[in-house]
Amino acid sequence: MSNPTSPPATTTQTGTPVASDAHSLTVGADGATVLHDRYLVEKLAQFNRERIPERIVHAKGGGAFGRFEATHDVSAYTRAAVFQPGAESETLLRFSSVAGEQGSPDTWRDVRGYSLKFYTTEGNYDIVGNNTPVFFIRDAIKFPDFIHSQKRLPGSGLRDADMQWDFWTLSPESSHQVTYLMGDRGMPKSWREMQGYGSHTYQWINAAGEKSWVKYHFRSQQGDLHLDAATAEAIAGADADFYRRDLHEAIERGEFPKWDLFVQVMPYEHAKSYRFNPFDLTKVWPHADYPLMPVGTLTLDRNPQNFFAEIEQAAFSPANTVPGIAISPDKMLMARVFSYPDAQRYRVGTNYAQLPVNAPHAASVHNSSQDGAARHRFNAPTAPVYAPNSFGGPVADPALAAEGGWEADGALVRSASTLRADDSDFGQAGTLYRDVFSAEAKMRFLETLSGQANAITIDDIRERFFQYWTNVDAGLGAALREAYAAGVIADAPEEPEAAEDDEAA
Ligand code: HDE
Repeated sequence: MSNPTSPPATTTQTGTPVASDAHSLTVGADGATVLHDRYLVEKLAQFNRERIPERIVHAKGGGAFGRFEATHDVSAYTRAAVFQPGAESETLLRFSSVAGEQGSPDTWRDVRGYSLKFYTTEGNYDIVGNNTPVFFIRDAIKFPDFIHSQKRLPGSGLRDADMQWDFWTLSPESSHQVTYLMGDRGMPKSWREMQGYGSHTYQWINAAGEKSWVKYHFRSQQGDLHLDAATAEAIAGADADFYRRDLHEAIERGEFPKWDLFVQVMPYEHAKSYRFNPFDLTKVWPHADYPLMPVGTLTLDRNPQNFFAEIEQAAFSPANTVPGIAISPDKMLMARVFSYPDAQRYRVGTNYAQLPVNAPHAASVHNSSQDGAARHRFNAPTAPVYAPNSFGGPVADPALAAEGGWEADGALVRSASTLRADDSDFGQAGTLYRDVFSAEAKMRFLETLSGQANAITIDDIRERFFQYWTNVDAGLGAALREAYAAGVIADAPEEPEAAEDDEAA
């Protein structure tokens, strides 16, 4: 912190010098405080309004600014300026936990958020993902219920294993993500040492208008490391802000964390006949079918100057796409396009996109939006705000927008997606456990799940818990059941050691 020798004089919010930093205006030194002490009233009122609603999910987090450099040529697949070879864009990356509140310990077991904003020359592009490539559910209509089951009981205000496992075991599509969560990915060593994923399938459009489907993978140059449960628990008690501090201090030391971005590219036509639904967010695409292609490197090299202004008020959204990039027909993703700007209008305010952290830095804004609370940017006074107009107002250009899309037809229904040959709720979870987790990772996983079995208090839910894991892998289910009956922590069944990777199919 700086210590200037001649500090400026204190003023009110409107710039008038004030008489005291320490004494309210009173009737005599020992008398009543008067209401017309405008600075006292302003100071207390302003203080009462310092907090905005925390994010309903991903409330606890931290982040830093940096840059993304496109190092490889993927122009055959996308025309987006940000991914053209040699392009460099300013970025903001926010990491977070999902279920805990603002003050919750960083090292509680959870999925971690990985929200990236690219300030591109074609507008801001956001990839709002996690440190896992899949998610718990595949239809957004279940999201508030899922989150309620992970948060706190309405009566006691406590988190509760019974309701978590009740929801998961009644939602078998969750098994792949729950396998990640209960494995090492649920306990990263730091935000710097974890992977990031766009998770959903997105669409890329090239200069000729040809479309492909893509999945984003950010691989940490620091490694993909985890904490063991005992260490994480000790840290949770000793330093609730462990990850936030680690990131801040590393950047202050000049140790800039880096991630290499890769994409899996699926030709547009393959999606129609692929062996499982490629838009299902509970599944990964096997690397054998769609290998990772390098795109560029992300470096974080600048801490925020003000945590509230630049991180708390940061608004990320899957709706923020740029020309050459679009969403896909993933039911979760389509709903997220509505949900994030809605959350931000409520949480930050109507004009949240005008805040410096959310406004474009390398592009400009032209449209007929006006007014609303806390508006501070406006069009030239001579420009009427409607379209079309004959006074030189902005005109939409579809060629510049390069919007994506897909063919769709059918009656309005409420239904699960059409099942394909290899669509299953438990298949990829079983592969992740059997073929991707190392022998040691399996041991830690079983230990965590044994602890969960003991935390469940309702027999019916515990029985469903054993059945759920039996569906993932019969040996796993049997080991958990046996260990619970014997009152011990389960041992991993003998398995050959496998290299750890995120590929399961
Ligand atoms: Fe989010 N999510 N989410 N989510 N999410 C929010 O947005 C939501 C989902 C993710 O650093 C909220 O501005 C719905 C998947 C991250 O600021 C909210 C659905 C993935 C962050 C919201 C999902 C995520 C959020 C809370 C089901 C990973 C932190 C306030 C369709 C692929 C963003 C806000 C940040 C935040 C809704 C599912 C990741 C409420 C409805 C899938 C990293 O709008």
